[in-house]
Amino acid sequence: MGRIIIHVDMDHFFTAIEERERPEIKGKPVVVGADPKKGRGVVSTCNYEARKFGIKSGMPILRAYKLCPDAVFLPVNYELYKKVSGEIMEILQKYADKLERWGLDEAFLDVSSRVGNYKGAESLAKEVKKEIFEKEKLTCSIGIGPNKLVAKIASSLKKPDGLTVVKENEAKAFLAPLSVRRLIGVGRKTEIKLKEMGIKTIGDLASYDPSKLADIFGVMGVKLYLMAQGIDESEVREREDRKSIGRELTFDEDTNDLDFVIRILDILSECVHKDILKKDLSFKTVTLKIRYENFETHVYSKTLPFRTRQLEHLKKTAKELLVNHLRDLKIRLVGVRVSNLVLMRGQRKLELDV
Ligand code: TTP
Ligand code: MG
Repeated sequence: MGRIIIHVDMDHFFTAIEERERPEIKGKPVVVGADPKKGRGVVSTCNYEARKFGIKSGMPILRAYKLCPDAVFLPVNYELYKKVSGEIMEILQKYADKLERWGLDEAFLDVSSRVGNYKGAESLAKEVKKEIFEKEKLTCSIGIGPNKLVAKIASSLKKPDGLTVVKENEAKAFLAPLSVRRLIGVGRKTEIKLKEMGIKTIGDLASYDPSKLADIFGVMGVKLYLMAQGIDESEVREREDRKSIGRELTFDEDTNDLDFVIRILDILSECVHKDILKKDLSFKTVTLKIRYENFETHVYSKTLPFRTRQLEHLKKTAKELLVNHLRDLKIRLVGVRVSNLVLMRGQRKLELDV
């Protein structure tokens, strides 16, 4: 049997939390975002009552105010939402073989090894909803499918408090009537281009000549064609909680011996690399820290175009950053740090070899 993936998306997340914290505003249109009195900034989100007035995420706050001056306008309490998000992710973690957080209020769960079939996945999803509601007094919408693409679209179809199951053999027909805009990577420009080619729905895309799509959109064209067939092999990727791993060293004496500094940097890179392997991580970003004799401190970063865990990539990038930015002062401290980390467990071997 193939995989079974669940996508969870909390309903009107920021405003739902605000309603929970202030029962007196429940039932009224609620908007979280910038202060309309200040006149600038945008809507972060709004509840479903406010959406009836045409208010949407990302809209200028003044426009929202004009659409519904009587709505309750609240500032963004990011710390609170982050805390609640952490609690929800902890609940979800228990139900998943692998959990991929997606922003504050969404997550993918790979449940393939825990449930035998879609019926089992549906019961699991109901348990998830029940536990989140009991513990957090919040609702979510859930999509279940053979991959992330289908699960994510499924979760968005019945909101709020929805549950949509799409089995592998139903995926193509499920996607067919929906707008191409729902596919990841199809923004307004691609949508217009596809429309000019007579492609409006995912079904139109699925029956289009794939070689023509490849000619026009390149690699993306092939991807679009596959997605339209309901095919998406991307894995549920667990992200490391730790944001970065690094080491630094202050010299006994300030130095301008570049060879010596590079040797130390290599040793620091080796220590960081050992940590990466121990924790089974890969990285994309390397940051060099350098402090001069006058205590002036600089950090320089480079993000690689690929994910890696190879020592050579780390050493080379750190060295490059040092040489490119070095100033004519003695050095007091150097440090190297990697970030953009991803847990490699369960990821395909291929990726380890880049
Ligand atoms: P979404 O899941 O897109 O929206 P939502 O949870 O508010 O509503 P829905 O029921 O349709 O899922 O985004 C999650 C949170 O991210 C949202 O509550 C606020 C924040 N957000 C912004 O701050 N700006 C934005 O433009 C969007 C789209 C979301
Ligand atoms: Mg949401």
